[in-house]
Amino acid sequence: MIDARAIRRDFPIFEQAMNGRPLVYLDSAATAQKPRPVIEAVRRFYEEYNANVHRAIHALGERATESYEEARRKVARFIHAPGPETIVFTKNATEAINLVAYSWARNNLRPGDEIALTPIEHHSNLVPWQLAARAVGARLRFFELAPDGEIRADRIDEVIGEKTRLVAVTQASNTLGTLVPVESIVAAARRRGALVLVDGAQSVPHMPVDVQALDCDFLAFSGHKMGGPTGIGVLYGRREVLESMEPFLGGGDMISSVRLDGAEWNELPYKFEAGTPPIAEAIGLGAAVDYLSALGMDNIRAHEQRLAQYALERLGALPGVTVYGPRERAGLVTFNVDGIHPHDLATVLDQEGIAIRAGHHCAQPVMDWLGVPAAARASFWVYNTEEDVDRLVAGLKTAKEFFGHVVGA
Ligand code: C6P
Repeated sequence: MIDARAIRRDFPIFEQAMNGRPLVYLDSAATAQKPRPVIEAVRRFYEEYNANVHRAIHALGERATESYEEARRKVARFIHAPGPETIVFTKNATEAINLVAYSWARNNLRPGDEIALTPIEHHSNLVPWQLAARAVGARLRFFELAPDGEIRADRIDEVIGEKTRLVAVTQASNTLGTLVPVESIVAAARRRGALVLVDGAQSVPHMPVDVQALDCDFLAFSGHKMGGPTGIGVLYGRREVLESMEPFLGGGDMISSVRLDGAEWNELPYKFEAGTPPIAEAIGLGAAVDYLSALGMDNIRAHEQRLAQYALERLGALPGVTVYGPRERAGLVTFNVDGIHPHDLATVLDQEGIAIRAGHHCAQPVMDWLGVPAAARASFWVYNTEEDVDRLVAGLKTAKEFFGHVVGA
């Protein structure tokens, strides 16, 4: 069980008041707040053993390298990867997906090949494939959505066909909260010999994710959405696939030898980590993984599920509020209030000390599908409580009164 009230005390950001009220942070899907052990791990690195990794023959360098590699081992265990060499540190989920789009897709796709996606992808798992498809003459195909925003599992085989070479799907949608049936998608992809990339940006911080059980070829996610620092992301890749791929970026550390007329690549995962990596950030991510593992990912999922259902119930009971997405969902709720632009709503809520996200959520095709230009979103994590949802509901009532008054004036 998650004791969110106790957990809040681990996050120094909640010690401040926001516009005179206790902060209600409902924007963890954009970026999560940081627990003290993560902040401490980063501070200790800079204060006690700041040095570059894989280069120095001095004690500081050895300690930095050991901590950086220990973080990789922690991440590997966290997603049940077969080994640390399958974990590539990147800048964020976006860079992890682009790594595959550049290194794998551009070198392996041929004109007429197909990439299958859901129509509810974040731009980070859509635009890289649009670019790659344009570069090689491939085509994007999209799974079908049910009216509530679920993926039509019964129509998966109509989209994954003999020309499909890659399937790239989010595990949890950042807008509708849809949980994508990745297992069925992987099974269909395997029947056609296609690779599968899973965008785990909204799943890895919120539920147990096991890459071997999923049997995916790639998994991309960001450290900052799971309590880790910004500037660190992860690409898990199946070893044979990573080995077959060309490097993404060239530079220091990704080579084993260099001559003026060529170079040989370093072993995994360093082949994909050119230049000085985000060392403090990786160590911070390792601390975040420890923190989440101690809470238990099953407990976190159950906690968020409860909050999402409570929010659905409370928001659904408010007149003039439209909630989007399926009932069974990730820990977020996207909605609109009649007659109030989501940006105005977010501004009024901010004055009440409540942080939500408003806009197109980097998923404009989802807004098109909903037929709205923008929406408001409340997203939950380990420190949120039912009281936070109550404060949101009270804030929405305030906003309705405020704008009702302005409109009627
Ligand atoms: N979604 C949100 O508010 P980066 O920016 O690389 O850390 O994560 C990109 C990304 C990829 N996939 C999904 C499903 C995502 O939700 C995100 C980031 C944030 O919804 C910021 S736009």
